[in-house]
Amino acid sequence: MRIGFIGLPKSGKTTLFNALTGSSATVSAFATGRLGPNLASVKVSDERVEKLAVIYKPQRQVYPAIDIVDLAGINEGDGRADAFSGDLMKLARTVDALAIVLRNFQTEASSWQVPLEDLKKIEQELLLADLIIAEKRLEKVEAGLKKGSGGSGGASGLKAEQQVLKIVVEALNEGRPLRELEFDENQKLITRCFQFLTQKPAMVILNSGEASTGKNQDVLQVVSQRYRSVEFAGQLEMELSQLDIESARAFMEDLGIKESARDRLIALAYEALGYISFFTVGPDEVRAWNIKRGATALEAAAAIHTDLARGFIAAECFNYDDLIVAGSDKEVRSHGQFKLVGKDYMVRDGDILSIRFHI
Ligand SMILES: Nc1nc2c(ncn2[C@@H]2O[C@H](COP(=O)(O)OP(=O)(O)OP(=O)(O)O)[C@@H](O)[C@H]2O)c(=O)[nH]1
Ligand SMILES: [Mg+2]
Repeated sequence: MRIGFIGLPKSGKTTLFNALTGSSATVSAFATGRLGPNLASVKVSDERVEKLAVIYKPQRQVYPAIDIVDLAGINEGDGRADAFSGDLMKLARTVDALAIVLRNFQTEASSWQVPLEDLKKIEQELLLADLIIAEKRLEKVEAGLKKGSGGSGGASGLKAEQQVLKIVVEALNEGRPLRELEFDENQKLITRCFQFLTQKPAMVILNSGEASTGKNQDVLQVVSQRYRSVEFAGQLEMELSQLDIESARAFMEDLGIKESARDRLIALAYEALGYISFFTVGPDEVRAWNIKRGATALEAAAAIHTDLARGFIAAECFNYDDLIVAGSDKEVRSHGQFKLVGKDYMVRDGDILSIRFHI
């Protein structure tokens, strides 16, 4: 899973990136901000893995990771100037979700602090970036249809693409992000190729100054009408992340911070993306995996390895909560909570799976 931080210049993206990943990328009050993207991977800790490790005593515990990309600031008008075709926007198109960072603090270098206006500007730029791509493609498709050249999908393929692109262009022109539209499976397949920014799940991080953190309910309320959101005191979180674990814990207690920014962002990302966790257990490793809510046993198998999906026979399945209550998988079996499920079984959060397969 990859999350891209996007926001206006100097909104504190790199500060937050450092806070969340424990990195020390350059933060600056004055530079143009076009330093290139920072990339880091953070481990998604899950206390269930630790509890499972107590039971199975594996050689190692493995956690999923989230990649975080700190994209450079979008400048207003970038869309128009076609700056979105640059490498950074290409990178933005590859992320699974966007985290929109809003500046809600003042510094000596700048007193600007209008988070809701900034949000509008960012939304505008994202809409525009998608519109440019959709319109360009629509023109080509229509030219192709006129010439009668069907391309690889034949004329019917082009017609289907034309129909989707028309819907897309109309929505974007009305200021509607594509994530609000309902596409059927075929249309989804077509839109997926374009990696539209406004079709990605998005969340908002309100990056507040230390003094005002916790007092921005009005802003958060407006934001939460359209996005899952969280408030961070970015600067403070960055300083905390640079302390050793013990001192950080003591500081957090003093400040009344219960959960680290990293844990809160991960929880938010899971919600925004609709992810759940399942586990595999054994003497080698206890491991947590992510899949989309609603995914099947077959998709879970594919997340582990394509071979498991290819040769899928069945999955042995029981749930973490039952295991913790029962104490061992033997007890789980004797309670009748151990199931053999087929490929269409819908995996639940906390399921412990073992895939039977044959190639
Ligand atoms: N007071 C305060 N200052 C912050 C906070 N977050 C960032 N800053 C300051 O704001 C300035 C810009 O922060 P960066 O993290 O570099 O912002 P950015 O969005 O990465 O900027 P570009 O990459 O240049 O677009 C720096 O001087 C930071 O120290 C915050 O939460 N509170
Ligand atoms: Mg930066």
